[in-house]
Amino acid sequence: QKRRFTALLAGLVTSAALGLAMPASAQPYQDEYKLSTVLGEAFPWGWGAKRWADLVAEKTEGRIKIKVYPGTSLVSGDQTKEFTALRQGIIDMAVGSTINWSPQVKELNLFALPFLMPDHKAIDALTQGRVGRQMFEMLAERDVVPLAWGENGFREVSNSKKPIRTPTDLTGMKMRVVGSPLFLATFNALGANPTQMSWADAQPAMATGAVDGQENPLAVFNAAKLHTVDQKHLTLWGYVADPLIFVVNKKVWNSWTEADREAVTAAAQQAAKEEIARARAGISADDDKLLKEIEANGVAVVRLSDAERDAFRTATAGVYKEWAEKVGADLVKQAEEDIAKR
Ligand code: X2X
Repeated sequence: QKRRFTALLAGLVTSAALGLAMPASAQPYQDEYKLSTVLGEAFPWGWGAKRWADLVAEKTEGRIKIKVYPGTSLVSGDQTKEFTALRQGIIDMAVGSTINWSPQVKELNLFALPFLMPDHKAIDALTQGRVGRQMFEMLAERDVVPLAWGENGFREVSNSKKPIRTPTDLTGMKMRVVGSPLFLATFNALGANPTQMSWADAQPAMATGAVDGQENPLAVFNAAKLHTVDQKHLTLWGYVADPLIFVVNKKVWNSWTEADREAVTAAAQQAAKEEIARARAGISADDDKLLKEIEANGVAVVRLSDAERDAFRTATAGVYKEWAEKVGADLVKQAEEDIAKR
């Protein structure tokens, strides 16, 4: 009896010693990891987050379980605080928009320079090239591990008042904008009356008429049913697009085995690729299913001629110039070169 007790004690002491000897980096896995997004599963963005979570569960055989928190609920809906919470470890993972993180990472404002990117190929030239790599390096210096680029999309402008064809049509219009002060600058330059608010606040503001209009990708416009909050006029001007970034908090990342990190990376890349395809579906000349749906809901869609689009570009050229300095002249120059070569 006594012997057995001694053996048991020895065993306990040994395992305690082993426990102490574990390297600091080998933290135990959490039962569940919290993944933040703004939009839910009805949107390409939220769908992509869920897809990532599902693929991770599958590829790690359940070792890593992820729960998606849409509506940036982990930061009470304040999407401009998402990146800070991610750095602090309040959020473990995210699929986040460059707009929402740009208050903390000023280089991400690149994608919001008005009329920098003329088409999807231009977005790819940036995210899949040296500009995207540099941005990932910058993010890696800020306690996060970026794994893949996704897409929210080209942000088209809508309102409840009238068709927008020229900058003058925006005069005095109350516009909801999000995130970085660059959006305020752009809409001020166009003569509008912009106000910054979260996505959660934006929809009631449209419903009550507190604001006249907003800007968001067509997939968001449609899935959020913005025609039901009085958005009757929609202008396709493609002035900016926001990519999404699939990211993991660095401490969390360091707690995983090499094999699991590879699985999480592969899952992010696959989910991001599929998510981008969804974000781009139904809004092009050869596949305009989504646009047709929006029009069938009674929304009047304005398609601009090149000359009409140029008028908006000219009106915002000063903002572009001023913000190119803030983003970093070298980065903007590389972006312009890579877009020209696309
Ligand atoms: O708030 C928005 O407009 C949204 C959903 O597009 C973003 O989070 C950038």
